[in-house]
Amino acid sequence: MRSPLDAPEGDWWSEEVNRRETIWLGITGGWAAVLFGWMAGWTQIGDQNPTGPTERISPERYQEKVTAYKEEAEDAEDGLIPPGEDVFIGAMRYNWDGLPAVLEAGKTYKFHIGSYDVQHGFSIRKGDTLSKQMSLQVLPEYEWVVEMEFDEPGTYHVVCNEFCGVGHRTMHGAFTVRE
Ligand SMILES: [Cu+2]
Repeated sequence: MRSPLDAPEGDWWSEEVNRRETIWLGITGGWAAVLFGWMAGWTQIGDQNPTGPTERISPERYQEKVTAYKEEAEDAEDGLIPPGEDVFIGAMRYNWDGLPAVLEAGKTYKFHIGSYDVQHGFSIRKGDTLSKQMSLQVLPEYEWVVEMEFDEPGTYHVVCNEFCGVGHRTMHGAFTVRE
């Protein structure tokens, strides 16, 4: 048997590319261009990407804002009731400052998210649902304002989805959505 390491016989390197191969190369090249354009277009068209303003802020200053919000919020039995449409959440090892909160179903809130220390993942899932969740990145030095509305009443869990240290798995918060 011939070894696959031996060169094939004849003048194989100057053979012309088969026409079918040329067609397939063209199709894959074209498709790659379509996917690339789609990727860029996806960020511009439609509502599938979380949007909202992001501002640079020092972790200390952001913590002050969260503290001021907590003082203004009404302290109910199962959490803080935001004074208006703004909800402030500060991520820290290994807790969510500002949670638990009590929100109204069907009302649009402006979630302010930021971190006091390292990068965290802000992941919301309702009750025991594991298949339906949203995840946002929380970065120190930034305050991100994302509009959110919850139509279904119930308990929503907030878990950190970005490894942030030894206590990462305990970084859990929740909010309640009421009718
Ligand atoms: Cu974490």
